[in-house]
Amino acid sequence: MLDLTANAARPNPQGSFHYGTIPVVRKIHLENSKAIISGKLRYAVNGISHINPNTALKLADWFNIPGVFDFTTIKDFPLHSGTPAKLGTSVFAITLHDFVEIVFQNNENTIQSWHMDGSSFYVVGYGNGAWTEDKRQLYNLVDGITRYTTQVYPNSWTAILVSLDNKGMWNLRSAIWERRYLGQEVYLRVWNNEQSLYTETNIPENALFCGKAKHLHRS
Ligand SMILES: [Cu+2]
Repeated sequence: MLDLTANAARPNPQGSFHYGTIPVVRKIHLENSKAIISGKLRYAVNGISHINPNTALKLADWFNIPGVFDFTTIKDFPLHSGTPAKLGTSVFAITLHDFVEIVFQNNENTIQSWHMDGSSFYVVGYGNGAWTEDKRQLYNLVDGITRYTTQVYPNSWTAILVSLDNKGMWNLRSAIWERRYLGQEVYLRVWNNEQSLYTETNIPENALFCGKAKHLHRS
C-alpha cells in the first residue's frame, strides 16, 4: 500500500535537531583584521595571517609529517589589541564530535562573510559592537537552520554553534576572495585516534603527493 504520509511534513519541525540543548565544550573567538606585514597588504585572524605550507596540511596530518603545522600558532581568542599580526599556519585541534561555539568578531568597517567546509552550523546570534558573555541570552537556541556561510556586519559579531562530526582538515575562511587569499582563513583539524572507515575514508589512490610527502610510498 502506498504510504502517502512518507514524504509529507514530519512530526518534528524543521531544524528540530536540538542544537540549543547540547553542552558547548569549546569556545573559539575569531577576530578578523587587516595588516601590513613586510610592506604587503595581508588579512589575519586572531593576529595570524595564514600561509599554506609547501606540504598540503591533510598530507602532513595523514602521514604524521612533522614541521609542517602545529596547534599553537593560532589561539582560541584574539590577541590583545595593538599586537601586530604575523604570518603563520593556522590550525585548530578539535576532537571529533566537539560541540563548539564560534564567535566572529568584526571590528572593521566592512561586512565579512565566513564559510565553513565539512560541517554545517547554526547561526544563533548577531549583534553590534563587541560580543560579551551576556549576549548568550539573546541566542536563538530553538529554530535556527543549518548553514555553511554567514555574514558578520561592520563593527559587529555573529555567533554560531557547530557540532564537528566530520573528521578531517577543514577550511574555515573568508568568502571574500582577496581576504582569504591574503590570509583570512584557518583550518579545523577534526580528529580522534580511531583508525576506521567509519570515521574517515582512506586517502584517494590518485592523491597528489607534494612537499615533504613527495617521497612517501602509498600503502
Ligand atoms: Cu565549502
